[in-house]
Amino acid sequence: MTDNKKLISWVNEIQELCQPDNIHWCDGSDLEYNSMITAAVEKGIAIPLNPEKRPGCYLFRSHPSDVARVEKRTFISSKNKSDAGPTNNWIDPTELKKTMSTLYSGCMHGRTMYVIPFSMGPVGSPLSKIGVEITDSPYVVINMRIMTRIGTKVLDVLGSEGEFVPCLHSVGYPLSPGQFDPEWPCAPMEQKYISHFTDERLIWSYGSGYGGNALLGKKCFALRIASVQARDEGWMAEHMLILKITSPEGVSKYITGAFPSACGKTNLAMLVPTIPGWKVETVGDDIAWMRFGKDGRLYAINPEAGFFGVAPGTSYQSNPNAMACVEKNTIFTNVALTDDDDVWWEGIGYEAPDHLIDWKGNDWYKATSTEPAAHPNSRFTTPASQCPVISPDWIAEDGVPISAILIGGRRPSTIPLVNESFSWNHGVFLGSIMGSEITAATISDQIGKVRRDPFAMLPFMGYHIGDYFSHWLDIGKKTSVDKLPRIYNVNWFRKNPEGKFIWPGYGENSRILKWVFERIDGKAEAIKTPIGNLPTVDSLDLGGLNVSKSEIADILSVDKDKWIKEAEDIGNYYQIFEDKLPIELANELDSLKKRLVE
Ligand code: SAT
Ligand code: MN
Repeated sequence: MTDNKKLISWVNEIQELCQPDNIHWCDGSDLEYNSMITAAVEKGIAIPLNPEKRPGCYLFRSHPSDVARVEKRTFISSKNKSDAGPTNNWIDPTELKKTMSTLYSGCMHGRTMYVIPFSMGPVGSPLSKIGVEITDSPYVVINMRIMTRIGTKVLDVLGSEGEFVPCLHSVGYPLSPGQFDPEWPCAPMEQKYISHFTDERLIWSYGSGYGGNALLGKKCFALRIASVQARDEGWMAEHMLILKITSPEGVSKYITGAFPSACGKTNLAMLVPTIPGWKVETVGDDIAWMRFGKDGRLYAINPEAGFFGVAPGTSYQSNPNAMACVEKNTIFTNVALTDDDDVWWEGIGYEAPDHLIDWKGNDWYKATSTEPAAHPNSRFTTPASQCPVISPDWIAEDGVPISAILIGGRRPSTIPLVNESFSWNHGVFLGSIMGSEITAATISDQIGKVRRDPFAMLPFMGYHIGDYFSHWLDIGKKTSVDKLPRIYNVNWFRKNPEGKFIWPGYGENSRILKWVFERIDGKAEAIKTPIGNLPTVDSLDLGGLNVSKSEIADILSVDKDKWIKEAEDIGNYYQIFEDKLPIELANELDSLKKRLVE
């Protein structure tokens, strides 16, 4: 199996602590995957879907209390509280380990403990990193096999001395002999902990079996722990999609994009261009690890091997490529089940049948049911290799060279459709102020206020976000300006006074990608404004687009009054960083204010 002493002694230690009935070292084989699926079906925790319509697909249903990441139970447990910063929950590591050790003690009674060696990034690539997840959840094993590369081949690369990030997970539901095991065991909210011991690169997760709480390679390792590693080692771990765009002349460029959850990263990564001759291919849809190559440019890899996408809203209209991915070999969680054993969700692009089984396992009738049939955070877990537009470069060992970085949130007003930063530092400034406006759906006395989510990393930062800004600024000093990607602020979510989205989004976003592509080549026109370089209306390819020129002009203009207010709001927001706010960002804000009144 392995002669890695650190790994063997950690597994022994956890076995003693958690006291499972059995241990299973995952080899990552098809045989193993199939037998775990068979066992899950026999136990009644996985429902096989119609083999003619969805071959190799299964439906799982979580406990209704365990349906998403829980930010209030997520902790950055650095030695010093100040290292976690003002945006993270912090508990002293000694105290947290004590609390959690008590919970872990005997927590795997009646269960099998699985040891999953996994690689984030292609196995053996110099840009990849290894983790080992210990879990008592078969669901986690099944999903980790799709989302990462797992098994013996990873142990081979790890060797006897290799480094790995230990990731401990338990659903937190020990079984006494004869005790009934529910479909989706998990612990009550106050016992859930998603903890990151950042100084020692260690993850301890307890009590939840869902998504980012339990599939520890994803947000916990590839973003929170990796962001700390990246800071110390001079690279970047970012919440970004990676796409390849090719012009009609056959020239390709790679672009990353940071957008908060539920802003369409997966859709953008798999976009079908509406402008003739252009092609977009997918490299990744959620996470990018970027390092400098020998030529001084930033190269990105997608550390994941699958997509863990939100099902509702995904349709053959909004994202035909994602729909093609999920036709086979896909795990669905918390979607609705049709009478012929297919899946259905809100926004799938066709009417619900008269009868469904909803995500809670209850009958659902189109005529009378008022609740959604699929949970709003229901998911598909699907292999990236199944994506019809996956770029062959998605497994390139050295990554792909990045020409541009897009950043964007949901801003119904103020932020234009696309805005090119003046410089790297100005781009970092724009990233630091990213955010989404609070709408009527949330807290009513804050409507219109902006909730800032710098670089879409707020829930995924492993350290002080002020230090993270400094890290971005440092990256910009490591190479020459012409080699750095250019940074663009985009906003697909501008609304007209009637509250309707002005920009149609989806495939039409290819028009913005084209402008970015041509800017990099010095071919597209822009006007210098106080906030950045904006496209002239004529520099955008708008042929065949059903939006009036005046509306386009509107979302490409700078409303100085709104921006003066925005600058004030940024100033207030910056105060939370205290002495960790880099002087460069304070200067950028000052310059913006000056330009606005010039
Ligand atoms: O559940 S995950 O953290 O993996 C997905 C998300 O919230 O973006
Ligand atoms: Mn994400």
